[in-house]
Amino acid sequence: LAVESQLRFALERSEFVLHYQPQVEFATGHIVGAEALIRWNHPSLGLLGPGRFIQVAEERGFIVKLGSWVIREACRQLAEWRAAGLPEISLAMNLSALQFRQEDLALTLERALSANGLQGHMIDIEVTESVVMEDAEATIQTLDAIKTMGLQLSIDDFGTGYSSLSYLKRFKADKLKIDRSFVRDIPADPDDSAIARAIINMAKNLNMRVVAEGVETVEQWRFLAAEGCDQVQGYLLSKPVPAEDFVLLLKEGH
Ligand code: G
Ligand code: G
Ligand code: NA
Ligand code: MN
Repeated sequence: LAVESQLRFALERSEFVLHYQPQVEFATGHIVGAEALIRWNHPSLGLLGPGRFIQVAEERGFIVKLGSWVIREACRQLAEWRAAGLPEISLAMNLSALQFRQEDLALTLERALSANGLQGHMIDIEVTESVVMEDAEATIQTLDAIKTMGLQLSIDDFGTGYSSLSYLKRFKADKLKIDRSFVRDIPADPDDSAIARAIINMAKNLNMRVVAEGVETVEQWRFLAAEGCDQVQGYLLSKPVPAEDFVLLLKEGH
């Protein structure tokens, strides 16, 4: 059976899992957040990354259902960690542009928050530039509703889309995430170093927090810290890991 046709059954059989990657504050070295990243525990193919099925789910009209599961599961997990008295963090989740065209995305989020006793500021919604660029009425309304509920909004993969910067003025995001393609070759590459520095300065001037993705080396860490980047995410700290391993990272304190 092709992977496409197994998607629906996979949800019923609880084959999807979320892995979590820590987000660390440069200033303190503490874990302040986690990004939830979906995986499919496939019965015969093993653990599949989102590259194998997210686009398929979007094409098959399945992404809203799958995305709603991600929202509920991420909120359930965050509430469990809070109830266990673990250090308080915010949880970031990735939403597809298609989920924003759905009129009840805000309602899905609101229900997941209240069902788990969470407040809006504890959740961080990651979207790509294409989402905030969209002019569709449903998308604009949903983005407004999300902000009204107090959720945080992050622009993911910043700098990789074909977007104009005007949306930054039109729509106030809380965070910019520097795409890892700009992080990979710093500090050796002067162009990438200049781009990373420019993104950090722009974000600060617009009162946004800035997160560097894909940080793998101590040299990258030092450069970004010196330039005033707020948070870091990357293999240097940890890969995305299952919930039970993430708990160990949280307890280590960081
Ligand atoms: O670690 P990784 O291979 O998990 O993630 C690859 C890509 O998949 C990332 O660009 C990320 O935005 C996307 N992704 C991960 N989890 C989700 C999810 O729950 N929903 C959506 N729509 N995309 C996701
Ligand atoms: O949503 P986004 O496209 O930003 O998803 C993050 C992706 O980057 C995931 O696939 C995650 O596994 C991956 N990732 C996270 N940290 C690192 C890193 O340090 N190096 C590399 N190469 N990939 C990373
Ligand atoms: Na992301
Ligand atoms: Mn990204």
